[in-house]
Amino acid sequence: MRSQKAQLWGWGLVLAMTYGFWWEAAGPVFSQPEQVVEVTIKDFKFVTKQGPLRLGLPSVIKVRNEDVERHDFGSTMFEGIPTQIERDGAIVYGRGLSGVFLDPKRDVAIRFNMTRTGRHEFRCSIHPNMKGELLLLSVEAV
Ligand SMILES: [Cu+2]
Repeated sequence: MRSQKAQLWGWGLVLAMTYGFWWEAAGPVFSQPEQVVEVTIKDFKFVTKQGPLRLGLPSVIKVRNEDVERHDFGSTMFEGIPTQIERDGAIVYGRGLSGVFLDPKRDVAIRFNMTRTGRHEFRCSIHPNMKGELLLLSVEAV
Protein backbone atom coordinates (compact mmCIF):
# COMPACT_ATOMS: atom_id res chain seq x y z
CA MET A 1 0.00 0.00 0.00
CA ARG A 2 2.87 2.26 0.84
CA SER A 3 4.33 1.96 -2.63
CA GLN A 4 0.96 2.67 -4.22
CA LYS A 5 0.76 5.92 -2.32
CA ALA A 6 4.26 6.82 -3.45
CA GLN A 7 3.25 6.09 -7.02
CA LEU A 8 0.27 8.40 -6.70
CA TRP A 9 2.50 11.14 -5.44
CA GLY A 10 4.78 10.47 -8.37
CA TRP A 11 1.96 10.88 -10.86
CA GLY A 12 0.83 14.01 -9.11
CA LEU A 13 4.28 15.44 -9.52
CA VAL A 14 4.41 14.53 -13.20
CA LEU A 15 1.02 16.13 -13.74
CA ALA A 16 2.02 19.26 -11.88
CA MET A 17 5.18 19.55 -13.93
CA THR A 18 3.38 18.96 -17.21
CA TYR A 19 0.68 21.42 -16.33
CA GLY A 20 3.25 23.95 -15.18
CA PHE A 21 5.23 23.54 -18.35
CA TRP A 22 2.23 24.02 -20.60
CA TRP A 23 1.03 26.94 -18.60
CA GLU A 24 4.41 28.60 -19.07
CA ALA A 25 4.62 27.76 -22.77
CA ALA A 26 1.06 28.80 -23.52
CA GLY A 27 1.04 31.76 -21.17
CA PRO A 28 1.51 34.57 -23.68
CA VAL A 29 -0.91 32.94 -26.12
CA PHE A 30 -3.67 32.34 -23.61
CA SER A 31 -5.83 34.90 -22.01
CA GLN A 32 -3.40 36.39 -19.51
CA PRO A 33 -3.90 40.13 -19.79
CA GLU A 34 -1.18 42.03 -21.53
CA GLN A 35 0.21 45.25 -20.19
CA VAL A 36 0.25 47.74 -22.99
CA VAL A 37 2.62 50.62 -23.54
CA GLU A 38 1.92 52.86 -26.49
CA VAL A 39 4.69 54.80 -28.13
CA THR A 40 3.89 57.18 -30.95
CA ILE A 41 6.57 58.81 -33.03
CA LYS A 42 5.44 62.18 -34.25
CA ASP A 43 7.33 65.28 -35.38
CA PHE A 44 10.62 63.61 -34.53
CA LYS A 45 9.52 62.94 -30.95
CA PHE A 46 8.57 59.91 -28.94
CA VAL A 47 5.25 60.22 -27.14
CA THR A 48 4.71 57.50 -24.55
CA LYS A 49 1.45 56.38 -22.99
CA GLN A 50 1.69 53.85 -20.20
CA GLY A 51 0.08 52.77 -17.00
CA PRO A 52 1.67 51.01 -14.05
CA LEU A 53 3.33 47.79 -15.08
CA ARG A 54 3.64 44.61 -13.07
CA LEU A 55 6.70 42.46 -12.90
CA GLY A 56 6.71 39.12 -14.68
CA LEU A 57 3.58 39.70 -16.74
CA PRO A 58 3.44 39.70 -20.54
CA SER A 59 3.98 43.22 -21.77
CA VAL A 60 3.64 44.73 -25.19
CA ILE A 61 5.09 47.94 -26.52
CA LYS A 62 3.17 49.20 -29.50
CA VAL A 63 5.19 51.64 -31.55
CA ARG A 64 3.65 53.67 -34.33
CA ASN A 65 5.51 55.98 -36.66
CA GLU A 66 3.24 58.88 -37.67
CA ASP A 67 6.01 60.74 -39.46
CA VAL A 68 6.89 60.66 -43.12
CA GLU A 69 10.46 59.81 -42.20
CA ARG A 70 11.92 56.47 -41.21
CA HIS A 71 12.65 56.10 -37.50
CA ASP A 72 14.18 53.60 -35.17
CA PHE A 73 13.00 52.41 -31.78
CA GLY A 74 16.13 51.16 -30.06
CA SER A 75 16.73 50.27 -26.45
CA THR A 76 18.93 48.20 -24.19
CA MET A 77 15.90 47.10 -22.18
CA PHE A 78 15.46 43.95 -24.26
CA GLU A 79 19.06 42.82 -23.85
CA GLY A 80 19.23 39.10 -23.20
CA ILE A 81 15.49 38.58 -22.87
CA PRO A 82 13.20 36.75 -25.29
CA THR A 83 11.12 39.05 -27.43
CA GLN A 84 8.46 38.64 -30.04
CA ILE A 85 8.08 41.25 -32.76
CA GLU A 86 4.88 41.53 -34.72
CA ARG A 87 4.81 43.58 -37.88
CA ASP A 88 3.05 43.38 -41.23
CA GLY A 89 1.23 40.25 -40.13
CA ALA A 90 4.42 38.34 -39.36
CA ILE A 91 5.80 37.43 -35.95
CA VAL A 92 9.51 37.16 -35.33
CA TYR A 93 10.91 35.55 -32.20
CA GLY A 94 14.30 36.41 -30.86
CA ARG A 95 16.50 37.19 -27.96
CA GLY A 96 18.61 40.23 -27.37
CA LEU A 97 16.77 42.58 -29.65
CA SER A 98 18.37 46.01 -29.81
CA GLY A 99 15.87 47.90 -31.92
CA VAL A 100 13.30 48.03 -34.68
CA PHE A 101 13.19 50.30 -37.72
CA LEU A 102 9.86 51.75 -38.67
CA ASP A 103 9.03 53.06 -42.09
CA PRO A 104 6.64 56.01 -42.35
CA LYS A 105 3.09 55.31 -41.12
CA ARG A 106 4.01 51.85 -39.89
CA ASP A 107 3.59 50.17 -36.57
CA VAL A 108 5.14 47.32 -34.71
CA ALA A 109 4.34 45.43 -31.51
CA ILE A 110 7.14 44.19 -29.27
CA ARG A 111 6.14 41.55 -26.75
CA PHE A 112 8.23 40.49 -23.78
CA ASN A 113 7.98 39.59 -20.12
CA MET A 114 8.89 42.46 -17.91
CA THR A 115 11.66 41.25 -15.65
CA ARG A 116 13.74 44.33 -14.96
CA THR A 117 12.30 47.36 -13.31
CA GLY A 118 13.60 50.86 -13.60
CA ARG A 119 13.97 53.62 -16.10
CA HIS A 120 14.68 52.38 -19.58
CA GLU A 121 15.83 54.74 -22.28
CA PHE A 122 15.07 54.33 -25.90
CA ARG A 123 16.29 56.33 -28.84
CA CYS A 124 16.35 56.61 -32.60
CA SER A 125 19.70 55.74 -34.13
CA ILE A 126 18.89 57.74 -37.26
CA HIS A 127 18.19 60.93 -35.34
CA PRO A 128 20.43 60.89 -32.25
CA ASN A 129 18.55 63.72 -30.55
CA MET A 130 15.35 61.67 -30.47
CA LYS A 131 15.10 60.13 -27.04
CA GLY A 132 12.46 58.84 -24.72
CA GLU A 133 12.11 56.70 -21.67
CA LEU A 134 9.92 54.05 -20.23
CA LEU A 135 9.25 53.49 -16.57
CA LEU A 136 9.04 49.86 -15.64
CA LEU A 137 7.83 49.92 -12.07
CA SER A 138 6.75 46.91 -10.16
CA VAL A 139 3.30 47.26 -8.76
CA GLU A 140 2.53 44.57 -6.22
CA ALA A 141 -1.25 44.70 -6.41
CA VAL A 142 -3.67 46.40 -8.74
CU1 LIG B 1 14.21 59.11 -36.04
